[in-house]
Amino acid sequence: MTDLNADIESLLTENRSFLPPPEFVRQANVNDPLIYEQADANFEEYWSNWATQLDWFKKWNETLDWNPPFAKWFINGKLNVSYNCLDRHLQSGRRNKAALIWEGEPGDWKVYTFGDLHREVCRFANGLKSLGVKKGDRITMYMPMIPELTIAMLACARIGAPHSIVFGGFSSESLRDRINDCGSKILITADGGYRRGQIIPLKKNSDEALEATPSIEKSIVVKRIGEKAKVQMKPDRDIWWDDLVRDAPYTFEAEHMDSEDMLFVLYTSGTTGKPKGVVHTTGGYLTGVYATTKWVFDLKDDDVYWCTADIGWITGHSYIVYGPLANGATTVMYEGSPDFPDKDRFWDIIEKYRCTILYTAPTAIRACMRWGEEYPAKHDLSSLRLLGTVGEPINPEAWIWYHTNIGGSRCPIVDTWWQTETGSILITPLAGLTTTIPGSATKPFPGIRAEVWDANGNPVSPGNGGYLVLTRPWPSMIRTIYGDNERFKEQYWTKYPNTYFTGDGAKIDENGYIWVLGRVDDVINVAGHRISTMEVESALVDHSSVAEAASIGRSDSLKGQAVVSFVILKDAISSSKILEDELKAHVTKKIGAIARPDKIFFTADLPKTRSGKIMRRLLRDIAEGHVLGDTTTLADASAIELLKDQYEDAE
Ligand code: 7RM
Repeated sequence: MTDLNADIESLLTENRSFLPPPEFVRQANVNDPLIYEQADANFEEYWSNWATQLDWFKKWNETLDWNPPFAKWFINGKLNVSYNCLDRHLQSGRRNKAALIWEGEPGDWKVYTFGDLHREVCRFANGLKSLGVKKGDRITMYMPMIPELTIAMLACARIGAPHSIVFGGFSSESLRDRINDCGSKILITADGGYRRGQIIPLKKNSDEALEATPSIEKSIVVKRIGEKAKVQMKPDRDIWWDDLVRDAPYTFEAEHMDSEDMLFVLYTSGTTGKPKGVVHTTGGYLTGVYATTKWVFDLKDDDVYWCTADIGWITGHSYIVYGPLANGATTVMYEGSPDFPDKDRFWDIIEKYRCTILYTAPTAIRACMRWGEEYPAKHDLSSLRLLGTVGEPINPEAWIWYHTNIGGSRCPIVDTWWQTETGSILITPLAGLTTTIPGSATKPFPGIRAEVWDANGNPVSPGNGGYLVLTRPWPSMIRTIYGDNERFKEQYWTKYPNTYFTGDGAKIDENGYIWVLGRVDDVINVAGHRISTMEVESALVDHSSVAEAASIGRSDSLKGQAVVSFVILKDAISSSKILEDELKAHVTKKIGAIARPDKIFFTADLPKTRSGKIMRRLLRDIAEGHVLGDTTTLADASAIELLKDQYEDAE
């Protein structure tokens, strides 16, 4: 926590504020300030009012069963997520409304109406059923950002088979471990995907992973690339998507799922080397994403809503697929990167589809800032009416740039804080109500209680830093870590009794606004993606030349944080540029390119406490060029100064 107070100083100087534009307030889905008190006074009734807006086969008889840390919401209620995202909109006149607008990286595109999406989801659900998939079976997806991914998710939800989506940038080993952790029966992948004009070899990685995944029976392969991908199909195991659905019926009755049945598991990095499978269930999760999408993004029937995340992360699950579709909205999905074929791709897509809402990450905004305002200036962005950010703290300069150059100084910005574990947005402005200050996620969403506590569990006074905690259950909260209730308790619920610990540091200001400062645990946030220091370290020590390794997140003006690793080599090995590159490649192979260290520094010693714990905060001070923090607990205080000098000489 020592670093936090330095960060706070700079944030406290921010004094620009932005009132909700009156013309926005007039039309906003929520513009009555009393909503906060009403929701807080009776939060169970408030959430059950939201749940009532969904379609249930059978209504619940009890709103909440809270047996900390285990929560159940909408007890004995029966519903289906796919039905709520599709069927009910067919009945309400949206059959021919665009549900999914998909833009491929090479510029190919496709629009699915709710009717189309319903038909394709039913066909694929029938295909899965023909392979023996039934309620409760787990299905892993390792796919590019193509419509089949959305279709597969909704088909799984329709059958009641929980999905586990693994981001396409992860390595075959990461994929293998995630398949084995939840024992998936089916893998859905593609012959490849496009990224900056290159082909991502998803099928090849899948083949490697499937060499050691005993639970997998079949692998379904989407033909995205064709000839050029040169994939090999394994006859007894691999099936082309098109072959599977060719003769499949157009309808499939949605399974009646219990509110607490698992909808999906999504792996995320924690403080140990092994990623945890965050479990989300049906009724609570859908209620959370439905409510927040409607209010935070002020979603209306004629909006064209675009979230630029990858569906491999929670943001894509909640705010490309489930939240928007549960609302009957038009959602945009883009396969590629923001700078391909040129640095105006985002702005071209907004102009092309006349997007009204854009939800993206600070890291993307900072990249665009660097490329220059001439790129957005080339395009008509006048369709936009609301902007959002997520994934990491946004620096005020990036906020102002976004507001001016993308929002034409007219669009409110919602800086939304949440996590894989929270399922939906928990801290955010409401654009029709909240005065925003660049850099602050402002206030808890109605019905949510978020506080900043000191180490003893007392709320900090305004202006001070502490730990961000959630003191009341909410519908879309994590239910457990897949197969590991103990780890679930230990990770989130032991720091303070009956209170969810987020792992983030934050500050509260005089207005009660929350300023999230970033992780206080061993999690690094690279371009909005979570990586644990331990994961990177295990990958490094897995290399035959490495004796010991420590990794930290160094602040980076583009990515938020970048990985820097300190490595002790085995006795007979000497350091070299070649070895440095080899180690970086090794981490990429073990985890994926997102975990690749920006810098590897070879050292003879690491700063440790007398009990042998590596003091990563001192390594961070070194990598960031700060004065060393408190070194009194070090076993050998002299070595650290030497390490600092050596590091600075090498820079
Ligand atoms: C949605 C998502 C969660 C971590 C979280 C924070 C950081 C996310 C913000 C933010 C400051 C924000 N899920 N974070 N949003 N920090 N302001 N608006 O990102 O599970 O992948 O990451 O991301 O540290 O704990 S996540």
